[in-house]
Amino acid sequence: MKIDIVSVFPEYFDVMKLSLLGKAQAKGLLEVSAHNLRDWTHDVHHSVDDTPVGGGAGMVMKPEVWSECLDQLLGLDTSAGADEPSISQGPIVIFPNPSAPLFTQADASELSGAQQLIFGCGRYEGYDARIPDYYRAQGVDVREYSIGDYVLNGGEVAVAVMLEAITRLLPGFMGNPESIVEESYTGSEPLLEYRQYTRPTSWRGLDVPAILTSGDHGKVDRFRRDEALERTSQLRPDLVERLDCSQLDKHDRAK
Ligand code: 6GU
Repeated sequence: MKIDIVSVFPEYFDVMKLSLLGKAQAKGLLEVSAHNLRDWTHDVHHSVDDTPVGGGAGMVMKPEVWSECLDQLLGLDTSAGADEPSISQGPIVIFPNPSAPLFTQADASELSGAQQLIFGCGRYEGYDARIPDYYRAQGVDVREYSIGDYVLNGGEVAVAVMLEAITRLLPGFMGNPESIVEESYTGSEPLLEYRQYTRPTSWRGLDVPAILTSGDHGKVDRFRRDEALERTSQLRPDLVERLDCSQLDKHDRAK
């Protein structure tokens, strides 16, 4: 998977060389390039923003700078002599935006199948709304996502979050692929995960639930499933509402 990130703070993404993401790059599973949006400016001040049309506080990122950048990264070179602009590899462009639909595990899972992702980090009060409109009209798959109901200063942190959620699903990324099968939000049932314990089974007066040391795998599975349902309905009733009831077994439905 090829990943391009455009930001006025590309150094923010230096951390992508660390940890599992760094290892995945060393293994050749993915290639991350962070670009400075100001490289596509032509004025002495390298300005990327302007005041909002219609008035209001803050600054809005200019469409021309983004289009020069995205045309190049998408291979949509419109300059003289460029023939057959091609987007055949199907890169997906993603703009973090606090006023967009929530980014979910299902989105991470879908995007982990893409060959190329281009993330455009907005700063300040956002970016000119015509930028995603224009590229959609060109046939580009453009997504806008929020990562939660709170406000960040810019898209960089949101991109780091989405990138980690997506890339850990790449085949060969995780040492133990099973660890991504059982965890919260995976599959058709987005339940919170059951609580986990390790040894010692008795610690500072607190005991691990006895069923987990019984050796009865059927009972252990049932216990964990009940706990997942119980915790989800208590802590995230919004997730229970989205549950597909046909996925619940007889025992679940009795609860
Ligand atoms: Cl994607 N961007 C910004 N600036 N703030 C956010 C966000 C994104 N998601 C939640 N808050």
